[in-house]
Amino acid sequence: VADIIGDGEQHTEGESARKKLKVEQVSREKDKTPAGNGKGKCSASSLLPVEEKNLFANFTFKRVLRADPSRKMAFLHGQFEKTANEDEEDSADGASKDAVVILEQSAFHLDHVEKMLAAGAKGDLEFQNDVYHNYRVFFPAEFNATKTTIIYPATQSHIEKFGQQPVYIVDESPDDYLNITLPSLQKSKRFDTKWVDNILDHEKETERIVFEDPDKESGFVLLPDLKWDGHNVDSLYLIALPHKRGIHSIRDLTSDHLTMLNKIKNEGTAAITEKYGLPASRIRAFFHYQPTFYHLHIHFTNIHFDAPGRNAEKAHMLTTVISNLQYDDYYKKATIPFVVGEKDPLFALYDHCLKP
Ligand code: M7G
Repeated sequence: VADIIGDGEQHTEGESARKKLKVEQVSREKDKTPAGNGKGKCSASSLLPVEEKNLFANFTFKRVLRADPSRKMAFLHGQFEKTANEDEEDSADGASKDAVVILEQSAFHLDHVEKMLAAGAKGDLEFQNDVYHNYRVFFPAEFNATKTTIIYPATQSHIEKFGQQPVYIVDESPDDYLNITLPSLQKSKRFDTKWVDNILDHEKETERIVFEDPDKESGFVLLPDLKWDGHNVDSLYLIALPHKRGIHSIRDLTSDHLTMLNKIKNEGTAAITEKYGLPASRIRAFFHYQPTFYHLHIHFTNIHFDAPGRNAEKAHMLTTVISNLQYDDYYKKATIPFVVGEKDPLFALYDHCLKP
């Protein structure tokens, strides 16, 4: 199941060569499938190819974690039956069979609407009043893909992240970070970001890379975010991952990182403009604080896309961060607000300053 999220392909050693590269949509062109849907390419024999098997045949639905009607999304908790292999592996560490399934109705791809109408549609007239006609219409299946992300095996913190919970704002001083936040993050293993290492080491998502600067100190990889279908520029969403390990979040940034950040801003934006035709003035580039994953990364989204986590209490614009870092070690001295959910381990640690 995990392969549905990754690219599911074997990569040759040649692909791992560190060189400056711009990778066009090579393999996507080959199989004509949208980026990241893994269709027909996954190795998990129990689930794929998608066309022939019910992806959820061995899935037991548990509950809806959250629904987001405005984004037409549903976040579900369920369990996949373990395969024989998984059972063997799991008996050692007791890993869970839990899964989080994220369903998202795709936005219309405006280049395809003409084809969609021409392909034929069946519909029931729901009502008509004067010149106004309301139908429930069924277009051919190929136009109705539901973007589906499966996190498997899912940990308790995955399940909690996507569930509903009251949230609070913490004003985190530098001392709070060092004495409360940092030890808790270290203990909860939130600095383990295997999926990031897989990308930086060219082991996963290699053919999705849009731009790479291979410099170990100031270079980065730019690729479509897990949240994006990789096609619809209206909801464009890419992330930049610096090659340098050990920078967990904006808290760790100093003026030493300015070369890297300026490259990410200039080269990253230029690569997006070249590939997707979106000018720099319509790209929102920002960090999250706190992030979910503690390998520094920068979000690039279409300014018109209401990206989750773009709100004032979470987003820090890349340009502002670069500007603040001119005043050396700004983020080591700043009080930075962040949002914490009641189920986050940090909530209990900051309880004293959240109670009225
Ligand atoms: P964040 O601020 O740490 O978390 O951003 P959040 O925005 O999810 O709260 C991490 C970003 O990395 C998010 O936008 C994720 O959608 C994206 N992301 C996470 N994973 C596990 C992957 C992945 O495996 N591949 C890619 N391409 N993006 C990912």
